[in-house]
Amino acid sequence: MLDAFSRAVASADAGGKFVGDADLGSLKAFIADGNKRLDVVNFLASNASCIVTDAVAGIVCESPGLTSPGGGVFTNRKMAACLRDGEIVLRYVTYAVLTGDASVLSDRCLNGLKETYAALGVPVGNVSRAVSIMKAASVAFATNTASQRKMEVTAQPGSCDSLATEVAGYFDGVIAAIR
Ligand SMILES: CCC1=C(C)/C(=C/C2=NC(=C\c3[nH]c(/C=C4\NC(=O)[C@H](C)[C@H]4CC)c(C)c3CCC(=O)O)/C(CCC(=O)O)=C2C)NC1=O
Repeated sequence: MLDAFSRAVASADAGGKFVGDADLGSLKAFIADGNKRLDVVNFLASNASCIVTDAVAGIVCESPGLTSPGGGVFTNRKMAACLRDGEIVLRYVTYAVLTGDASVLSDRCLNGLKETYAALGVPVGNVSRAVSIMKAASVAFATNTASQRKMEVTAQPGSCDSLATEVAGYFDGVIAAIR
């Protein structure tokens, strides 16, 4: 964050100039973008259990075999592991949104996950579906269009659309990594 400010100072100083309008304008845009990120991270984090449980309930409704003997979330232990995985994925997505960078998500969450799931027989098609439900919910939070959970914000409708696209991209990356 301070890098952007330091860079403006260094380049102004290199030319012996005051920090000019153009520099200040781009720093203002940088801060406005950062505020949007903080709001989106806050929306997602404060609705995390709703987002995760809704996604897992969704896959169970769509695929009742998941809770039958031999199913992916049959037994409380597996259901707990599944809910926990959903929460882990969402948490790492919020890290990516905060930094505008997917590397923490890739390195610490997704790296080796496909192999882990294959070794344990976790059904990745169902995981992908749960992730895509979390994606839809998260995009709705990012655009503040979640019908039951609107937040008070000063941002104009549509002003977080590109950030919402970025959020969607992180979930797509999760699905691509486990397929
Ligand atoms: C730091 C990042 C991190 C990740 C990503 C992670 C994932 C992760 N999920 C696991 C298991 C699991 N994950 C699931 C998830 C599901 N099963 C389903 O049918 C659903 C479709 C889905 C939920 C959406 C289940 C059921 C298990 C337990 C599988 C088993 O033990 O048989 C395991 C094996 C160890 C364990 O059971 O705890 C790991 C390592 N752990 C980590 O520390």
